[in-house]
Amino acid sequence: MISAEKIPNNVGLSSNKRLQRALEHWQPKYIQWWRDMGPQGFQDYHQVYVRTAVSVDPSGWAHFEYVKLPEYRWGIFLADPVHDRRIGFGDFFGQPVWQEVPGEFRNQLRRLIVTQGDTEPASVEQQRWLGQRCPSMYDLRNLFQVNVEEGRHLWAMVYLLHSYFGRDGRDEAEELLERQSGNRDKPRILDAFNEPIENWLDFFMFTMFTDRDGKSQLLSLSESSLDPLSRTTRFMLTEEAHHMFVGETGIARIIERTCQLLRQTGFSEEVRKVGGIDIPTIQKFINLWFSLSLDLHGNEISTNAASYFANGLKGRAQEEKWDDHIVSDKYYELEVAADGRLERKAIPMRSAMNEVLRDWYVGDCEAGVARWNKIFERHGMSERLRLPDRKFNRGIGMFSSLHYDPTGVPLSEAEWQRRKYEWLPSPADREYLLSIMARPVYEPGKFANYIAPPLRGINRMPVNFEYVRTEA
Ligand code: BYC
Repeated sequence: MISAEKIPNNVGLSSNKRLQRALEHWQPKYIQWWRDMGPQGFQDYHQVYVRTAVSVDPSGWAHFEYVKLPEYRWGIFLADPVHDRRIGFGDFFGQPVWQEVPGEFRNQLRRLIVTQGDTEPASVEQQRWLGQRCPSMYDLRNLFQVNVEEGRHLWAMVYLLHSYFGRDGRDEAEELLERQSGNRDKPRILDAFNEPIENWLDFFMFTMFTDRDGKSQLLSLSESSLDPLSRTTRFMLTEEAHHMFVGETGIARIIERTCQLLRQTGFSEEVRKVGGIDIPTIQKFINLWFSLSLDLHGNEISTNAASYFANGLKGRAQEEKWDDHIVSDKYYELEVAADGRLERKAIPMRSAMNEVLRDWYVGDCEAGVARWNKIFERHGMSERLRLPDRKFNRGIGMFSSLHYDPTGVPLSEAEWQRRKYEWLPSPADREYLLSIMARPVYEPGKFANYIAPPLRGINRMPVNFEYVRTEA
């Protein structure tokens, strides 16, 4: 029997028989999926010091406890309602928001929710072996915190499917547990979520760049006229912030350690010889995960995006910061490839909404990279990391059939094939990373040689706290 006690929530679960029945059917399948596809080797005998959301107010956030991962209390939360909330953009601007799904937008909304929902379990699947290669117990705990919260984000989308989409919503909820990251026959929907995340550089770049796409997509969905979707995604955003913290500080700690090792080796650039991660390798992983995450924003010109905007289903990030919320007669200047040349073309702004969101995303990433570069500055070093050009290594959109180097210079197919591992992780780079991560570090307070300790622990606990313990 599903109980409101086991599933912390603010959606009135105990008095909602229909939702209870749907969840009773789905939840055992979820737990089975979590055991099969969640963190491998940490399901039965380990207890993890994790934060569980038990309510949406700030005190509900401070709830830390040791739990066995399969016993985590995945909850269902909506951010507090906004009194008299009105539709903030598109053709229905100014009308009251919807508490139910309008029939004419049912398919589009379901598609958006399913696409968002699909990414959440995908990321848990991608990361399931990382516990076996962790650089410290502190990082192991952060990995599991991210994993359980992605699980909760899946619950959030399943709540919407169960509550607002009837039979087909229940079917979609089941399929979210059936597709599998990287599976040839039943892959996850979006490409970046089928890429392997086999080492911790991948993981930190993923949480920095791909979770940041999560942030931009969730910001745009939180503008939605469908109020339950808006409130769900608004609450998810608070959790997403921690995931980006894990990524940004993880890379910052690697950079810090690399600078220390460079100093120790007299700047001979032989960082690998002393077990560190060299700057060119860090740059290659930025190039990879930034370009994959740009793809997650969809095609530059998209009739889907235009219609999501017109119908008020998906807005822009921080819609209130724009002056014009109707955008019926505005144009967006897009760089397009035509006959082997680039030219600027004016595109109706509504069709360019994916690109508008990508602009916001690139700005947010640039700020993060600037913070990393401060570490080199502090060490008095002239090295700098940078984002590659937007056209580099694209798999979606009009540049996907063309090749460019990270500065945006066009390349022939042959040159790209010959030189791509100058800019992207090569099999040898991956092999090297696996070699320095082969022995996990599980001793409290100890850190792998390639990463500096964090400045402080979690929830004011010391850095050497036992964040993951085995049962007595
Ligand atoms: N890979 O008209 P277009 C997160 C397909 S991450 C493969 O541009 P649209 C998280 C597309 O499906 C945030 N296929 O599409 C982070 C369509 O195919 P069909 C996830 C792709 O709909 C870390 C066709 O191309 N949020 O939360 O405008 C950890 C036409 O494209 C891709 C959302 O997804 C791709 N990358 O744009 C955990 C938000 N891109 O159906 C979680 C909801 C496009 O014609 N989703 N295609 O065969 C959306 O807003 C939109 O679906 C997208 C795509 C922006 C993703």
